[in-house]
Amino acid sequence: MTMQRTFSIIKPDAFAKGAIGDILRMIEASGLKIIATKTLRMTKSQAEGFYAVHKERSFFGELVTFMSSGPVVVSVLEGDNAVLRYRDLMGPTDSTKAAPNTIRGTHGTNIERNAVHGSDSPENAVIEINYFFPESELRALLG
Ligand code: 3AN
Repeated sequence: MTMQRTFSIIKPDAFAKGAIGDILRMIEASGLKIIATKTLRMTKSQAEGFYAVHKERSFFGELVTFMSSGPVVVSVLEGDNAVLRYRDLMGPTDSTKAAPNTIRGTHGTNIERNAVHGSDSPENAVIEINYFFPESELRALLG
């Protein structure tokens, strides 16, 4: 058993189309536990900071605009091997290539409007969780 936490964002496209409930249901049905969740709207600078690793990429400006265009649901997921399991459940970055039983295959539209984000490593999961859930907030919530 490798008990892990990972970080999830239900993106503005999925929020706008009314897919939050179904995505959270898919996460729970997969056996991953949602241990914290909240709704927020990212400022541009919050989105820029979150995606700083992509700042040299051609799509960075569009990505920041999209991610700050409406409300999102950020969550901390926990389970055995959670990082990889959630990546599998999401499907590939390009929603048009995602299998129908994945979140992106069900709710994504294309490579940008792809419904969800999930951490790509346990190290990044810690950084991303801390970015949206300060340690004091998680401690107050989880004890
Ligand atoms: P993933 O979210 O699958 O880890 P990353 O980290 O490569 O994918 O990309 C981060 C986000 O940037 C993606 N979720 C997607 O919204 C956006 N993105 C990635 N590649 C492209 C692209 N070629 N054109 C537009 N947006 C992209």
